[in-house]
Order: sequence, then C-alpha cells, then structure tokens
Amino acid sequence: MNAKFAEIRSQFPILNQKENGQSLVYLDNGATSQKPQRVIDAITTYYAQQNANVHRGVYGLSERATELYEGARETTRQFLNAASTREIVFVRGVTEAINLVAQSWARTNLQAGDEIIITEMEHHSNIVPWQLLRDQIGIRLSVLPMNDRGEICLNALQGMVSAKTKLLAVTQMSNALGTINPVKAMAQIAHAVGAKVLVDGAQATPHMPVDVRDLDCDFYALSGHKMYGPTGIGVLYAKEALLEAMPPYQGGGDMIYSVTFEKTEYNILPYKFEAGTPHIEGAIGLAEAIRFLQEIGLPEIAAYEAQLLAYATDRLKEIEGLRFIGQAAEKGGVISFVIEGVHPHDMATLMDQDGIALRASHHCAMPVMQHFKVPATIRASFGVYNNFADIDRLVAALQEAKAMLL
Ligand code: 7TS
Repeated sequence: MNAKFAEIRSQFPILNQKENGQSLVYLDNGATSQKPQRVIDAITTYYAQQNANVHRGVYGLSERATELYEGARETTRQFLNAASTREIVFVRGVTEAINLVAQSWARTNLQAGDEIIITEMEHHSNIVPWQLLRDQIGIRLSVLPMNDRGEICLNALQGMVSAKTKLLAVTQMSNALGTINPVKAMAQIAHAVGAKVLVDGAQATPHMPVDVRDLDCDFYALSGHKMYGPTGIGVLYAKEALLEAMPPYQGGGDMIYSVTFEKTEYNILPYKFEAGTPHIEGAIGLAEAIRFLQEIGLPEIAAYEAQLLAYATDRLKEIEGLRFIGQAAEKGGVISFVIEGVHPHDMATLMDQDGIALRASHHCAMPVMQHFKVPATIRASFGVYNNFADIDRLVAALQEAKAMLL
C-alpha cells in the first residue's frame, strides 16, 4: 500500500486503540472523521498557552488568540478560494449554516409562491430548514428526483427551474449514496433563471478540492468534524453582497458596532453573523485540519480514496445477496449496501464485535431510503487513513456474520 498514506495513518492516535479486543477499523467517516495528533495538539496548545477571549482584550494574550482565530479564517478563505475573509462566517457546522441562510437570507428575500429546489438525496439538514421556512412564509419546496443509480439529471433540473425559482440547495456529495453531483453545471442552470445556489459541502470538503469561485455558488457550507477537525465548528461561505444585505441571524455581543435601547448598529462582515464568544479553539483546530489536508493534497486524497472505493466495490461483490444502494458514475468514498435477509443494524452490531465501526441507519436521508425501498443501509465511508487491509477485514467479517445470521 501507498507509503505516504501509511505514514498519514500513523498520525491518528485513536487508530492504535483496540475495540472489543480487535484493532479498530474505522469506516464511519461520513458521520465524523478521526483527528490527527497535530489537530489535537493545536487545541491543547491553545488551552495550555494561548487561551483568551477574542476581539476584546488589549492585552497580548487576547491579541494572540485573536490573531489565531482570524488566521483560521484566512486559512479557510484560501481553502475555499473565497475572495475575502468577509465571506467566511464561522458557525457550528453545516446544519447551522443552512438554518442561517434559511432564516436570514431566504426569510427576508422570498415570499409566498416562490420556489426552492432541493434534490431527492439531501441530508435532513438540507430539507427540514426549508420546510420550516415553507410553514413560516408559504414558499414552495420542490424536489429534483434521482434515478435508480442515485444520480440526478441536469435536463430534469433544466425543465424544472422557472422565474419562480429563488434557490437551488444541493449536496455536492451524498452521505447516503456517495454520489458526487455536478454542482457547477447545476449552478449555471439555476443562475440562468436568477436563482441563488447553496451547496452543502459536508461530505465533499474532506475528499476533493473545492473552489467556491469556480463553482460560482452563492452559499457553501462545511463541517469541521468531517474533515479531520473538531466538532462544533463549521463555515458558511457566502458572496459578500448577499451577506451585506442579510439581517443578522442571532443577536448579542461581538455582532454589534453600537447599542442603545433605541437602536443598534451592526458590526461589519463577517462579525455581524458571529454573535457571542465564538468557538475559538474549534476554528484553530479547523485551520490545523485544513493545513493537514493541504499538505497531503486534495487531488492526491481523491485519487487514493478512488482506489479504496474501487477495491472495496470489487471485494464486496464477492458477498452473495449484497445489493449496492447508489451506483452513480461519479462517486466518492462511500459504499451503501444491504444484504438479503439481514437487517443492517444486526450486521453493524456484529461488525462492532469485530472492531469494525460502520453505520447502519437511514443516514439522516430518509427520502433516499424511501426511494430504494429499504429501511436502512449498511454504510462504509472512507478517510485518508483507511487501507486495503481495512477493506479485507470488513469483507471477511461480513462473510462470517452473514453465515451466523442466515
Ligand atoms: N449534509 C450532509 C451531506 C451530511 O452528510 C451531514 C452529516 C450534514 C449535512 C450535517 O452536518 P453537521 O455537521 O451539521 O451534523 N452527515 C452525517 C452522516 O452521514 N452520519 O452522521 C452525520
């Protein structure tokens, strides 16, 4: 196996751990990734040596904490190729980013009868915020269907958009199917009718290069914890003119310029959207995770994980009665499947006894399960530390468990 990626694996302390007496095979990267030592170190160094609140103190410690926090914003700007750090808002994760766009931008700019288009493969976090908005202001929520391979069709989108369409909200990579969507082409179709475009990058950012200016999306959301960074930190990227015109999402400290009981003037971007003490160590940890990804190289990661996906797909075909859920031509390192006669949860429980962590659920994408008429799937999702040996362990354990269950 690739020596470079073997060395990368050695940077993750948790992978030396045993689970149920077996060395851990971690295949639930779609849910959250493990953290390399350097990210853990960045967080502990912050608390041991750099901790102070940001944007407030005139003392050195606070200035240094502010530099680290704002430095993390610049690192994120570069990572996404955003035009300005004013376009980088730190939030809790993709869920909060989408809720922010729904309640600030959409609630202000849309009215009854306007349409938002999502796709059939969205995570609940890109469905429910729009349903809440629908119930609040009476927008129409339309769903772009996918085919039985788990792909969406550009022609169908073309036929669906109209002057009423105000937003297309789409995942760049499906967490339940692995499908990589042609978001750049989709954005062009949406923009042609004057709609804005939100891209859910939760699954994409750990696995492929992302350039928000090349995609020309209006909003882009990511979660730190899925890309080797900490939980509780994420980013909403939005084009500056949009953010400038949007009202604040939450009120409180840091997001204001001046306050009287009569009138409050808001702070400049991006602080207008960061009320309260932010997740300082989260941003610092995220920046370290981004440097980790950039040093390996996103194209190299994509190529390596494509090898894992191809190998795992081939090996899983050895298992009789296994049906892949999601066979898109463009796929990232996610394999969802069911095995005839076996409940996914029973299988995941047996896998755990073998030290293999994978997911059996609806993956917060219940409409995907409804499309394929399954209650749940078993999902193996890959990260930079996985290798062919992990996949061999998985296939052997699945064979054994199947023999036991059937
Ligand atoms: N969008 C997609 C495509 C996701 O996969 C997830 C999380 C989210 C949004 C929400 O991200 P959060 O960081 O705000 O929670 N997906 C999963 C998963 O597949 N298993 O657990 C969480």
